[in-house]
Amino acid sequence: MKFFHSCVMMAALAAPAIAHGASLEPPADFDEAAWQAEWDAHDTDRDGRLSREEAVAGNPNVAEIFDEIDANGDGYISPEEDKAMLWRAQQKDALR
Ligand SMILES: [Ca+2]
Ligand SMILES: [Ca+2]
Repeated sequence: MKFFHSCVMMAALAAPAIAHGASLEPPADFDEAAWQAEWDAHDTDRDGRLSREEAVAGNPNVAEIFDEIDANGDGYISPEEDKAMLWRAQQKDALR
């Protein structure tokens, strides 16, 4: 059973890197209001999704990882994709 348990743990740790677009639980300290404010600031045409132009205008570094954030490859970052990226990043930080 101990072996099984450690395998599950390994899978859980590896999942954020390989499970693209999987729904993740928000971190306990996730600030929805702060996220929403930032999202609204970036979603300048208010269509509820971030185009590549909007995302890069908000943060030039996004240009390099846009395709990674856009998990379903439709060319836009949805709120879910944005949060999933944030949560993955926070989980990576938590593992340090
Ligand atoms: Ca938009
Ligand atoms: Ca997308």
